[in-house]
Amino acid sequence: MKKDIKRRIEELRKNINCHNKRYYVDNRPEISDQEYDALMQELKKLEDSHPEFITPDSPTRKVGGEALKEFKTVEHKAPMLSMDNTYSPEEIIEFDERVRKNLEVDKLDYVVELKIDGVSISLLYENGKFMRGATRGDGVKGDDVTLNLKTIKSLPLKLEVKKGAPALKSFEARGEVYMPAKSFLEINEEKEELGEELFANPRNAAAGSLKLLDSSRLAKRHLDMWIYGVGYVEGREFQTQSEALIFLRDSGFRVNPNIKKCSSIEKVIEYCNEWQEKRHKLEYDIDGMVIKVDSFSYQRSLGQTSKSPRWMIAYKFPAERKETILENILVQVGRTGILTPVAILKPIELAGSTVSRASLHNQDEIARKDARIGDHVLVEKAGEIIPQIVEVVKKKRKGAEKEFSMPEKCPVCGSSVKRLQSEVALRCENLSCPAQLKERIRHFASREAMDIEGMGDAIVAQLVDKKMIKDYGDIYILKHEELANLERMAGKSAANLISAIEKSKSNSFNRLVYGLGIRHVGVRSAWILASRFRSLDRLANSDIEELQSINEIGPVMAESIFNFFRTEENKKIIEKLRRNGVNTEEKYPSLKSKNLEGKTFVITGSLESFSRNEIEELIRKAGGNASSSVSKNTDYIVTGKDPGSKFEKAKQLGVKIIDESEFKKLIL
Ligand code: 3B8
Repeated sequence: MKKDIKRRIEELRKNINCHNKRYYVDNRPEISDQEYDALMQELKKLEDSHPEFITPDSPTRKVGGEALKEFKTVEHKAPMLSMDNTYSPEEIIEFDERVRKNLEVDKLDYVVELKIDGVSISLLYENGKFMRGATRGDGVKGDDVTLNLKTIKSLPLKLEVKKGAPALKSFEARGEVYMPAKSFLEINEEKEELGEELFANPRNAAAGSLKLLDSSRLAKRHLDMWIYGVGYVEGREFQTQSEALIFLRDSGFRVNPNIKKCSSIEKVIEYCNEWQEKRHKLEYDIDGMVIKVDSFSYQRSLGQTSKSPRWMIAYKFPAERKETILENILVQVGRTGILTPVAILKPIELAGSTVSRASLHNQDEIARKDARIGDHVLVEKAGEIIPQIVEVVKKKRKGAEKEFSMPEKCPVCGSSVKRLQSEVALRCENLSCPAQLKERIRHFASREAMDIEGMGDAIVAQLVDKKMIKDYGDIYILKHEELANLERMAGKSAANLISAIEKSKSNSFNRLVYGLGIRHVGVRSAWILASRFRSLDRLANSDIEELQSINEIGPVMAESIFNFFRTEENKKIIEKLRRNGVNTEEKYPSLKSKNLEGKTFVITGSLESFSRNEIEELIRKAGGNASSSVSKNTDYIVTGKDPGSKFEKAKQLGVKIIDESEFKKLIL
C-alpha cells in the first residue's frame, strides 16, 4: 500500500516535470491546464498525507514561500565577466579584424545570439541537482537568489541526462532572467491601481522582482529565463559554443532558438540587421545581439581583459527616435485629483507600436522643454514603455505654435484647482469630480481592496458616465438588469458581477478600510487600523491624538483619516455601505493578551487569511517573535500552501508544526 503510494508520487513527479518542460521550455504543451492542475492536486494531496515521500525536486516544491531577511553573498566558482559593447557596425568589423589577426586565421565561425535585456544569473548544479542560483553582482561575488529563481517554472531542478550517462559532478549554466512584455504590463497596471511607482521597463521589473525578499510575492510575477552559456564545469569538455548550447538544451534548459552560426562577419552583420528590424515581434525585450567566437580553444587563446572577454562583442541597437508633431496637450485627472498633462502626438510607428501619446509630467517640465502645441518634436522609446519627448525641433517653428499652461479649472468637472504647498502638482478638490470618482471606484473594487471581479475600467466608466452610480456605496444597489444593458457585458458576466458584488459584502474589515481610499492609507496601514479599531464606528470616531498614538500612523496620515470621516460626502457613502450589508467589523475576536509571550514562530508557505506582514504583526502583538529561519529555538512552524525547505528542517528538528487554523486558535 505504502509502496504503491510512493510509486504513484514518483510517477506524478516525473510526469509533471515532463509537462512543465513541454509547456515552459518547449512551448508545446500536450495536456490542458485543467489536466495539469488535476495532476498537481493529486500529487499535493499524496504528499500532504505522506510527507516522508517529499523530495526537494518535486514540482510542488517549486514555488517557495520563504521570506528572507536579506540575500547571502556568494562567490562565483568562475568569475562572471561582462561584455564589451558597441553601437556601430564598423566596430564589429574591427572586432573581427582584431580577432583574426590575433589568431592568425583568415576565416572563423561566430555564434550570434539575441542580447536579452534582463538580469544575468549563474545556476549551479551538483550531480545534476540544482544547488544555487546567484546574480552576477560585481562579477566575483553575487547575491544568492536561489529561492527566488525556484519560482521560475522553466528552471530545471534536475538535469536531464542521456540514458545511462552519469550526471556531471559540477555544472554551472549562465543566462538571463527577464520579464515577458505581457507580465510587465500587468504588473504596472497593478502598481498603477495601488498608486505605487511604476517600473520604467521590463529589465528594471525583472531586477526588482528578483530582489524581492518575499518569494511568495514573486511567484505571481512570471519571470522567465534564457540560458546562453556554461560557466564552471567538472566532468566534461566542450569544443564550441554551439556544442555547449545543444548540451544545455538537451539538459532541459530554456535555450533561445534564434541562434545562428555564421562563417563570416558579413553574415553576422546581416543577421544583426535582420533582428534589428524584427525585434519587436518578440514577446520580450532584446537590446542588441551578442557575437561570440564559436571555438573554445580560440576563446582561450584570445583571453580576456580585466572586465570582459576578448572573444565576444555585443552589438547594441540604437534607441529608436522619430520626429512627429505635438498636436495637443490634454490634462488627465487621477484618483486623488492630481492633474497631469499628456502630449497628444501625430501617430507614428516607433519601436514596434503606434505612438500617439507621450508623458509630459508637469508644467515645469513643459516649460523646461519649451514645448508648444504645433511644435515638431523628437520622440524616443529607449527601453521605457512610455515614450518621451526628448527635444523640440525649434528651427522648424513657423510662429503659429501655441504655448500651453495648466488650466485653472478641472478639465473634467470645471471646479477650480489648487496648487498644494511645496508641490508642483495641481489638484482638483471636488470629491464628486467624475474623473476622480472613476478612480475611487476602481480602487474600491481592486484586488487588494474589495476584490470585486469583473468590475473593470470599462464597466466603471460606463456606470459613472451613465450616472448609474454616484459613489462606491452605490455599487451595492446595482441591479442585474441595469448591468446587463451595459456595453461589453456578455450574458453571463452581469450575473457574475452581481455575485462578486454580493460576495464582497462579507470581506474582511481591513479590505474595506483600504478600499475607502483614504489618502495616505495603504494596504498595511489599513490592516493596522482594522485590527486596532475593529469596527468602522470606532475608527470613524477616533480623534487625531488616538490615531497618532499608534506606532505606524504618523501625523499626516492621522489628519487625513480624521478629515475623511468628517466629510459629509463620505459619511453618506459609509451609511450606504452599512445599509446594504457590507461588513464593517473585524470578525475575529480580539487577541487574548500576550498569549504568545516569549514563543518563537517561523512561517512557511502561503497562507489563506494573512499576508506575511500581517501574521508577523499579529505574533509580535501577542508577545511572540517571528523569525525567518528554523532552529532548535523555534517553538512553532506555521505551514501554509506550498511550504518550503523550512518545513523539512522543522520536521528534522522536531519543531511543533501547526497549520493556519491551529494558529488562529492559539492566538485569537
Ligand atoms: C561572457 C559571455 C558575459 C556574457 C557572455 O543575452 C561574458 O555571454 C554575457 F563574460 O553577459 N544578455 C548572451 C547575453 C549575455 C551574455 C552572453 N550571452 N546571450 C544576453
